[in-house]
Amino acid sequence: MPNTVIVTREEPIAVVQINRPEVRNALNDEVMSELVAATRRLDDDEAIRCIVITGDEKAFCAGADIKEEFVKATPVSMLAHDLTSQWEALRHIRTPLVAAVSGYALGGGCELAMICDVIVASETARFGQPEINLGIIPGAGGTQRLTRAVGKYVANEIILTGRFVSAAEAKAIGLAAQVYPAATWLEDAKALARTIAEKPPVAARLATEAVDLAWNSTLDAGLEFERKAFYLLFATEDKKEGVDAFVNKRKAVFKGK
Ligand code: DAK
Repeated sequence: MPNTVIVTREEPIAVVQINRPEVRNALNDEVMSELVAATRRLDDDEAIRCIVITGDEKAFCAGADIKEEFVKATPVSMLAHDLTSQWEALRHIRTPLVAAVSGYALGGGCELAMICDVIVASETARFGQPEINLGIIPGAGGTQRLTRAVGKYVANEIILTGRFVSAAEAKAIGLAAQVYPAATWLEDAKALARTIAEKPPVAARLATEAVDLAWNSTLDAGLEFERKAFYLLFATEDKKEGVDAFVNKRKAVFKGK
């Protein structure tokens, strides 16, 4: 059976690579199931502290497989199929997810990147929500997450024209955190993941949860969560380790306890 998702463990990080290069890594049922299964397994694995999701040089992911998924689809078939639960499962992965984008990240590909906690890009990256050209609109969070990331007016311009956004522009508008050279993008993304993986994992998980709440709740609710999470972290061994390392001028070694 073809492996549409390849997992490489490089503890304390793992790389999850979409592997359908012949269709620019378009998403079908098999890819989505494998992505969910792989990230869930890694999420339960204490040795893995950051997960990189990527594609290949030409494409992170060109979105839903239009030929397999959309040609015969009807509202009833899509409702029956429950596409959303797989995307929700990815959204609830607690280990920090880094999207490493080279080439196209279009439609569901851009939406997949935006489900991650950090997006980094090769200088070759091209983001976009071109669904309008198919007579539809983004359906896996694009209208919501892109708007929260870049604001209403830029999001509408991108969604209504279906145009591609370069890596440099993605960084300028707040979609990509970093742009790396084409020759080193994946190594650079893995280096970022290793930096994140060195941090105390409980704090990292609570940090991304708190940041997500800034999108998903009121300021009061977000501040309340942040305050409780902040206090909670004072009960961890990693807080003792971090503070002790600072006081004694040594490098902290965090255990996730
Ligand atoms: N689906 C199927 N095949 C695709 C594909 C796609 N999205 N993208 C590329 N391919 C295939 C091409 O058909 C071609 O196949 P052959 O002709 O060789 O058989 C091969 O990949 C190479 O593509 P090109 O020859 O076009 O290569 P180029 O480098 O010239 O262009 C491209 C690459 C990515 C710019 C272009 O292929 C393109 O525009 N692709 C379509 C991109 C697109 O429109 N994506 C948005 C799809 S809609 C939801 C969940 C998800 C979604 C919605 C709801 N729920 C949970 C409710 C997602 C929706 C979408 O993503």
